[in-house]
Amino acid sequence: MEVYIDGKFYPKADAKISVFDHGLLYGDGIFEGIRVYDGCVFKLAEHLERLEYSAKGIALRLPWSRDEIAAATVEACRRNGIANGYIRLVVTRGVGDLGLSPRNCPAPSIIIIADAIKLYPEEFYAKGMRLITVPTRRVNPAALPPMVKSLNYLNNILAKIEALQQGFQECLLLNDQGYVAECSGDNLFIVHKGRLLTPASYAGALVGITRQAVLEIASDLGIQAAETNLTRYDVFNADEAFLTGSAAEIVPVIELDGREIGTGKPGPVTARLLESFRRKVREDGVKI
Ligand code: PXG
Repeated sequence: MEVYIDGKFYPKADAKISVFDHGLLYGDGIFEGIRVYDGCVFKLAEHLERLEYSAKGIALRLPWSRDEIAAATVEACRRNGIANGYIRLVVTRGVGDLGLSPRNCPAPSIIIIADAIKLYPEEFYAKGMRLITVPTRRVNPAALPPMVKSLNYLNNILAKIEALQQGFQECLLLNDQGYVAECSGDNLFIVHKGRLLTPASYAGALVGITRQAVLEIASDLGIQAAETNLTRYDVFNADEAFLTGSAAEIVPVIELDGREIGTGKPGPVTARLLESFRRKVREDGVKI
């Protein structure tokens, strides 16, 4: 494997950054997780736009054009023979002194890893997943905008630990007002009386690329969709629920906090969306 760092490719064993990089010292940086399907990078422009928005959110000036980053991303896939896989694109604040100030970091670094992806077991898609709500709340947008895909993932990791301690693979995080935010690494949707509902980003949700793709598919299929505040009660009483993410794609959710959702089996709207999504990922994308 060869990893791209700041304009060059390095063998995996030599792909290293400084211990003085503020990405490591303070979690000061941003990233993207991007899927590759059948030799095409899925929604590359959307991921790079989100990266630019994240950069603006943390006052980091990207010294590379979107085209340069896109070319390096595609090249990373080509060099590593990745036709189906996963790209981790990381931008760090760069090397600086000890001390919080980014002013001591003259240049950000960019890292692009193209690798195989560990897929969730097919059973999750066929039978659905059970979720619990965890005590850790999603970080308040006034503290760290959840729209920023930052290298500071401790909020999500604490939630994940709490889920795993209870024997669950994924969990639901509420925001500090008690409304549904998202899962530890995925967005949440419910279906209620034929309508698709999902929390807005200001409720604590990342503006997920898969979430956007699902909203587009819903519009194509004539399924009504809205961003709205949701409570646990709304999820308990949904007809269907599912989570979305680049790694997860669309995973049916059949239970929350011991309450069966709908029939307790993956529902028909979720199945339609998943089928369309799997078709779309093979049609859209930037060719490697
Ligand atoms: N919320 C959070 C907090 C995320 O980290 C999503 C929602 C879904 O967004 P996308 O753009 O992927 O639809 C994410 C993304 C991994 C992995 O390796 C995690 C994500 C994406 C890809 C891989 O765990 N999370």
